[in-house]
Amino acid sequence: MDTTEILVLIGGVAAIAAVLWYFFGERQAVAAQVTDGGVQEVHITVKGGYSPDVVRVKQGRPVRLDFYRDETGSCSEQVIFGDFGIARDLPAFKHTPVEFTPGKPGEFTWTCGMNMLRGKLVVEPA
Ligand SMILES: [Cu+2]
Repeated sequence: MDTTEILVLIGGVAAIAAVLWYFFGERQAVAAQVTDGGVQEVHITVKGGYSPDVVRVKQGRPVRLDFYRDETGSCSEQVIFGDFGIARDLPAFKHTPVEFTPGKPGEFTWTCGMNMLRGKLVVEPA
């Protein structure tokens, strides 16, 4: 093998690893910061996905997820928390707070309006 072939091989292996990580990798969970008012707050950037896309909060205390949509692509124009009966439009380049109080522990998925982009809310028992 010459250098080019080796580089192509390395590139291919890296690409496969990236795909596997994307679909199966363990995501870094971000814990909410508690404000003076006792609200569990997390800022989430929306750009081709949610960042962070795993958020950890405590049960029974108010949560504010502050979505900042940093794009105009129509995929992310809505965010849906099905388990909480919440659907919100996210205007481009604006902050949109989504507020609720999780009543029970568990893992709850949120998605875009098309069910393509996903994030996960991990509610820990009080
Ligand atoms: Cu979408």
